[in-house]
Amino acid sequence: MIPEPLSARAWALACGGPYPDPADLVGDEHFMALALREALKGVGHASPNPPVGCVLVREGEVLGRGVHTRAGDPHAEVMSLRHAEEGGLDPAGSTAFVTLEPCCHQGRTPPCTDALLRAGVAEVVVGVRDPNPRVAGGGISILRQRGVKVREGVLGEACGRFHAPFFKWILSGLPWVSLKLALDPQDRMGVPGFRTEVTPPELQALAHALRRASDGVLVGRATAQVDDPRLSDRWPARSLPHRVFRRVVLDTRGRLPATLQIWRRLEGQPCFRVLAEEARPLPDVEDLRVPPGPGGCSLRHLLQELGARGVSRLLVEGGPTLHRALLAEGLADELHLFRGAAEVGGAPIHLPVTQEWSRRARLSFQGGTWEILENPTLAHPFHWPPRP
Ligand code: AOF
Ligand code: ZN
Repeated sequence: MIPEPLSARAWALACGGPYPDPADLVGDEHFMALALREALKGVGHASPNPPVGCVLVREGEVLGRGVHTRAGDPHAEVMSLRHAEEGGLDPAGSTAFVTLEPCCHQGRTPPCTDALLRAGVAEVVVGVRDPNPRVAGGGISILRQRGVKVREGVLGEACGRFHAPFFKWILSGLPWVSLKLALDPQDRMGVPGFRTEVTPPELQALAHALRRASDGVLVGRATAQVDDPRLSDRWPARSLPHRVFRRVVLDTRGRLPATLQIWRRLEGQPCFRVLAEEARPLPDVEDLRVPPGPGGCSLRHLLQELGARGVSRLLVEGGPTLHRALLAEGLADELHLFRGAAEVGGAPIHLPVTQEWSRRARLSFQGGTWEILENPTLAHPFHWPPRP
């Protein structure tokens, strides 16, 4: 078992963090940090919708909390209003702290602006605007027109970072792509063709947060064959029954043996085989046909295909060839480097990562470090406030 403070820290890192601790903040920022805490509970469940968090506050007292956990279910604002009402508290005159601008459109659910107005909420504090063309500032304008005071940009950078995967997906149709690499102190991943345990077990357990935070995981052919992983989501916290975690294997010519563990059926964790040519079907495996491309198939098409299926966060778990290809095509958004102390051999990997990739976090844990680097060119338009 992973002790609670460590698992909470790992979870935040897997979800775009670290995020500010409400205990370190006062006033608006304190309550927005609480809204972000709520929001963190929805990651891995709400896709392709954003896992928004909301807190209703009156005179310093929290009346209700809510998080959006499933596309088609009520949004965070409605959940927090319901929570207050269930507790016998009237939300009239309260302030809503929301990580994302309230929606003003009829989607799978009615507009949150209506719900907030109906409940008599007096003020709305927004972390970051919703770039969905059906919202895009409209939620803020409607609230203001109807006499609700609106403030924006409170913990805006943190909220922007938190919602960046949704921003990318709604604007481009592509999932947010996180690469995970296990390295030794010399940046080596082991001898090609041999299974190597690079990451110590303690750190490996924390890395599982990345799978839970994602809608799917992708590996290349060599990784599937040599490591023979199950690629399952094994993060210890309970997930909701509707969660779908897709296990995706690049096997463009359909040559991988049918005996691999990855092809085995797992409840709620369907397996996809990415093919660029005709191949004999495998039981319990869905084939995804994508056009051929360098190294096997067009990775951009593959990502589009996954995005169209509602994958807004994709984790890529190696090998070096796949990582390099995604980086070279500018398709990767962040890198999670797990470094253990043991020397594993092989050649150092040289990733095409430029100087501008900035370090978001570097944490030392028992047995190794977890370092997170961000792609500045991709992340930039999705940040709030926008970077110059
Ligand atoms: C909010 N609060 O908690 C979320 C929002 O089809 P629907 O009705 O679920 O609408 C989905 C869109 O609503 C989504 O694309 C995004 O723009 C916004 N998400 N908005 O006010 C929430 N999850
Ligand atoms: Zn809404």
